[in-house]
Amino acid sequence: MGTNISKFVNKLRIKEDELLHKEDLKVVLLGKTGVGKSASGNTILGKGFFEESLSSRSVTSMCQKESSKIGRRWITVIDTPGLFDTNTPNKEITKEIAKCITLAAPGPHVFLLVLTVGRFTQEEKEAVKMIQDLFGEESSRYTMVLFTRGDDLRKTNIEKFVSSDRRLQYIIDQCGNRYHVLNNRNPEEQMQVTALLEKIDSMVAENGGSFYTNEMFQDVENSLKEELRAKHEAEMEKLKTTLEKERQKQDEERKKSEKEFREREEQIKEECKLSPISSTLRVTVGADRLTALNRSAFSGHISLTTAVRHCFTNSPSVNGFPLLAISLAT
Ligand SMILES: Nc1nc2c(ncn2[C@@H]2O[C@H](COP(=O)(O)OP(=O)(O)OP(=O)(O)O)[C@@H](O)[C@H]2O)c(=O)[nH]1
Ligand SMILES: [Mg+2]
Repeated sequence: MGTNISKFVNKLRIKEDELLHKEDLKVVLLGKTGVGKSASGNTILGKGFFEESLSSRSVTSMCQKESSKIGRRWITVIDTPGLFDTNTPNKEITKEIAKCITLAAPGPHVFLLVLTVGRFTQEEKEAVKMIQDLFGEESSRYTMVLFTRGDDLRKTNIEKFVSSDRRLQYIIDQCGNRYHVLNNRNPEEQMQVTALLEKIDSMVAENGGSFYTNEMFQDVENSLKEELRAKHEAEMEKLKTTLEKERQKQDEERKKSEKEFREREEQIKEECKLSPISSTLRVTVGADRLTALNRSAFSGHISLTTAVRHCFTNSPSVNGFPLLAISLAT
């Protein structure tokens, strides 16, 4: 009976401990697919919570939150899907990654930007940029680079590896020069996790114990929306200017051809005046002239009303030239 009560009290204490310290430290893992985010989450929490795989396809497709008591406090890790999965567009993946903010409410203390000890390619660079864009400039205060595959370092060390690549150094600089390396092949080596947590703690202390908040995320979302709106407006303005220019060009072309028709009309009137025939004038014109005259007579653009009453097409031809009969007003 006594042992049952003490077991129950013990359980209650554990529950109380869990509830009191659940908020101790919240970590979000971010990065390209296959870099070892899930494996790192398992190493940090000391348990195989997250599915990890060698497969080229993305394994983690949704955010997952797990907690473990390490030493005297609770650590919560939020694993996220990896960018550049060949089967899912990055836009969809970033949408899912963004959910980590809600899962980490009131907010994560640290974003671990996961990279491997290996070649730093253009894709890696773009993945980092996408994450930075998603969480905004403010997030750099809460970000640390976490290298995996520490076992690949062999005779070199992480400092030498980092200093060998200027692009890597640049990214680490953007994260307040914070980085750490894990060997997930050796998760039993607790010292590597202790050292990581110490680095995170000093960053949290530098930030006055604060975390990345939902408001900061909303600010990034709003400024992105504003940027998109401004871009859309600029595009519409450009389109309007192009259409206006096109309209002006057509207007000028129309005026020019009207002028040409009017001049032609005047010329014909002059020709008619010079002719000795009083009521009917027979002229032989080329096919181009005929077309022009017919068009002018029927289109209504040019008025021949006082001088020319009718313009007949299909006139007989003389020596291969079509005959145009014009009846003059009397
Ligand atoms: N040798 C070695 N392999 C590692 C290390 N970390 C991760 N891996 C291996 O890398 C592969 C991918 O690891 P995951 O943790 O599944 O990678 P992920 O970033 O979660 O991948 P997604 O969920 O697809 O985004 C697995 O086979 C891991 O065992 C490490 O430190 N050393
Ligand atoms: Mg994963």
